Amino acid sequence: MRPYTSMLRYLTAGESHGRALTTILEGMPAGVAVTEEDINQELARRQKGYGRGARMAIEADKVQVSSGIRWGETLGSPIAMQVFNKDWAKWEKLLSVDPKDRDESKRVVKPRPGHADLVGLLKYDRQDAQDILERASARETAARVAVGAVCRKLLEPFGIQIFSFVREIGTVKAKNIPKDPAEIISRTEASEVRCPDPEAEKMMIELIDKARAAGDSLGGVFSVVITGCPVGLGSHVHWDRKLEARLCWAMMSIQAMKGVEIGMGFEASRRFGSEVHDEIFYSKEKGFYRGTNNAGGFEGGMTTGEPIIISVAKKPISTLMKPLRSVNIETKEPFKAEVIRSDVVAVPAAGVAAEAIAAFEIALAMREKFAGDSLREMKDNYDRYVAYVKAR
Ligand code: EPS
Repeated sequence: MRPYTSMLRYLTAGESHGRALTTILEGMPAGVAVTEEDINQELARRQKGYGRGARMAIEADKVQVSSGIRWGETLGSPIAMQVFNKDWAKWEKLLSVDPKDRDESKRVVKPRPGHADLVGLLKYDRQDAQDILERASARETAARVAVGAVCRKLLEPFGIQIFSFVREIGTVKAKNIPKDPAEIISRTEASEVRCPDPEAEKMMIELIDKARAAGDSLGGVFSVVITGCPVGLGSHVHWDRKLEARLCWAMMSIQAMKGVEIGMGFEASRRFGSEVHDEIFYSKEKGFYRGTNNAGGFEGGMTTGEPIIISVAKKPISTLMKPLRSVNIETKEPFKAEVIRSDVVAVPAAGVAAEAIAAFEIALAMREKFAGDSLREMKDNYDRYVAYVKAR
């Protein structure tokens, strides 16, 4: 269970081709400056990325806020948001609420290996994989990006910044990653695959083209970086207060994620302790600081004040144009799995979704530590704490 869930929470609803994706974000303090345009900017970033399918040319995701924000500021009340699916016009009958629209001939009966299709059909006692795949779809992340966009606006006045970039697609690895965050961001935002290494970008695009031509798909690894967190978000005292663990859980909740590393990650397990742990220093200007950041911004499940670095592995998209073997759920005959419109790779978009999901987790941790009903009250609590830490 999540501690203090009531301090900041959200739900999402909506099917991939349904009328809309809906979300309610509850627990935002009053006085956070945010507009629909701020949210739309993030939604647009999620839609980009070389290797996505035809759907992204159909949609132009835009949010409609129906409560909780007035004249560009949060009110402290629940923020209700919807992103309408343009494609719904073509799916109105297939996904209709009305029993008169039932059409058994349209059933999806050949589950795709790797997707939620088969397990969902069995677990929920459904006869049509459409009932499962619509909700399992990563389109749901559009709702979470809207939530994250509001959370980012809460974090902004505290100087907390979140960005992501693609490290790997298939076997191609980025090697030349700049040290300066501003340079990583500018190179990433200009890159079609959101990779800051232009050499790797070229090879990634070649590999994506190759996969597309072969009717295949690809996965990859992206990193999310969070700078500006104060020391001491999260806690060492109990398992479900450890912010490091909560961030990993949140990352694994993104569709198709298969692994998470913090900082040096698995590599730390192969080295001597003296090569891994970040030595502690002190200066009048900086206070306590580390010379390195192999820990990726966490010790004891709490933020150290150094940048948080999370790397996440995404498996390849499970809808293949060259389908794998499957079984018809009715006849039990072997068949090739269902082929439906899909992406070849969605790692760049997943990175943007992960930024948003990280923004929510950090915003929740900030709400727990600094509370307050208004941003001003939260900021006062924050300033007092930061001054105390500085005086140590
Ligand atoms: C989408 C993510 C993918 C896309 C989807 C839109 O969903 P899934 O996780 O099910 O593969 O394929 O678009 C379609 C289903 C389609 O009609 O092309 C997203 O992130 O918006």
